[in-house]
Formats: sequence, structure tokens, C-alpha cells
Amino acid sequence: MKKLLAVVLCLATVFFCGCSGEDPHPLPGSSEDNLIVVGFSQVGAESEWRVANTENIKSVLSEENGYMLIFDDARQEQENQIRAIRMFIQQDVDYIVFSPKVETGWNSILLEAKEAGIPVIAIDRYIEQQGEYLYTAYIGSDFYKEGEIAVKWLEDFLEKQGRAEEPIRIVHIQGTIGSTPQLGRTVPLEKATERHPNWEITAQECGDFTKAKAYEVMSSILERTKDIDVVYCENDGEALGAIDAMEEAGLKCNPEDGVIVISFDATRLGLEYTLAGKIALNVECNPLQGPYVDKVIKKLERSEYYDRISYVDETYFDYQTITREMIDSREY
Ligand code: GYE
Repeated sequence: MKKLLAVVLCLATVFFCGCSGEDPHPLPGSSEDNLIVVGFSQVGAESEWRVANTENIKSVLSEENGYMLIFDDARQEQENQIRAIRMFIQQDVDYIVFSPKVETGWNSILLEAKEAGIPVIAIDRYIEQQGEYLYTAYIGSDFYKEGEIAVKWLEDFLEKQGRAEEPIRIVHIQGTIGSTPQLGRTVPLEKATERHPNWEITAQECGDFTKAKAYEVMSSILERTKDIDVVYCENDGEALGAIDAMEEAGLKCNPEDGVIVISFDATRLGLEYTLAGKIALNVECNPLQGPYVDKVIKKLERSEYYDRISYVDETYFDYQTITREMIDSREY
């Protein structure tokens, strides 16, 4: 916990959160002095996954758990994230937590944080390797593994359907270009097309992890071709947008006699589509990273050994084995 003036902090909290009804000027020596101050720069609110991630971080880094959280939503702009991190440094917070929009472009701001002696915890997405010494810990998903799970499932599924040698035309809707989930989910698919000369990526467009953009790009792809076997979407929002566009164009999204749709995240809404058979495979991406962040910070506070890289637990759901109970028992 730092010596930061309580007045400055509370004014900052009002500025960032728009909080009202609380005393913005607690007296030095009040209980707020003992809270761990964390500045959290979230990339945006583009998807159900992101909303669940924000809610989880806010609920874990709460006052009851010993934290004062300064939250900033960067609205998908890297400059906004850089500005927020610089503000956190000026406020002399105890920790900076942030979800980097893309992997590159962070070196100078992270150097500023390092020089100010503020530990930075990157969550969700990574920072390019040269920047590795500039952050204290990383907590998130193994996106490459997620992509490999999806591709392996598709190989097995086509084999079972007796289509292993048939031409397979794939539409690939990518996430935000240059972000770790986009890179990790894209590479295994592209490598698979090298192993399977009968697989062809007939269209590859960016859906920016949103339903609206995916609907738009899928609609324009459908004007060029309806000869599609697989649509590989890099999150649930994109899958939902692509499915709407396909259904409007008269295509059936059904792995048995229609288009095989693959998605990532496995949010509740995405899983409803999996239960209905419209998303054949949904690879989980776990947004509940708050408890991991809390654990790392508490260990750093006690100067204990901590894991520099932590991967969250993840699984996958396929339309043949998913049940209503599985969806109902999910936390997001
Ligand atoms: O898959 C997507 C979100 O970075 C893991 O970003 C996250 C991804 C997630 O917008 O829904």
C-alpha cells in the first residue's frame, strides 16, 4: 500500500468511475489508507466475454477484499489504454492491471511504469516477447492451444462424416488483428490447411470480435459465394453475427447437413447456440481472471513466490455432448 494522498485517489475514483454518494475526501488515517490501489485498464466492452471479465475483476478487486479499484474502459483504442496507464503512474497506484488490445506498442509506457516502480500485471492478452521484462505477471488463456483444440475437433469430425478427403471450403472470421486471441486462434487453422490440401480458406476477414462487424463481413462474403462448408469464427459474438447472415441468405447452420460453425469463448449465449446445434463446437475461453489477479497481488504484497505466467483452466463443448444442465451451471 502506498502513501498516496487519499484526496487525490478519491478524486481520481470519481473521475474514472463517476461514483457518487460517497465521501470523495476521506480523512488521511481512515480505513481507505490501507487499501491496495489498483488501476485497471480494460480494452473495451466489445463482447459478452469482455463484460464477464470486467464484472469479475470488479467483484474480486473490491473494497471488502482490501482493494481500491480505479477502472478505465479504453473503448478499443490503444492510445486510451496508454493514456490511462500514464494517469495511473501519475497517481502512484500500487499495481497496474491491463488487458493489452494488441501485442505491440507497449514498451515505452511499460518502461515508465517500471521506472516508477509500479508492478504491471497483464491479463487476458499478451505483450510481444521483447516487452517481457517490462511486466511482472501474465494471467490469461493459452490461445494457441484453443486453436489447436478447434482444428483437431474439425479433423476428427470430418473423418467421422467420411469427408476427410473431400474439398472443404472454410470461411475464417478473425478477431482484432494483432491481438493474442486472433493470432493464437488463426495460426493452427492456417497450419492445418498446409496438412490438408483439400481444406481451402475461401475468405478471411476481420470481424473485430463483434457480432455487428461479423454480420457485415459475412453478408458480403455470401454475395460472392454460398459454397461454404465451415465457418471458423474467433469468438461467440462473431459466430452469432455470421449465423444471422447465413440464415438470412437461406443457408442452414447445422453440422449434419449444413454449415459447420466453430466458435470460441463458450459464453452462455454461445452455448445456447451449441445446444441448438447451430455452433457445432465452442472452445471455452475463461474470463474469470479476478481470483488469479488477487492471488498474484496478495503474494507480491507478502513478497512470496508467485507464478509469473498463469493460464486459466479451459475446456470445450460440442453440440453432441452439451446439456442444458451444463449451461445452467455456468458462471458467465
Ligand atoms: O475471446 C473475445 C473478446 O481477449 C480473450 O476478446 C479475449 C477475446 C475474447 O472480445 O470475445
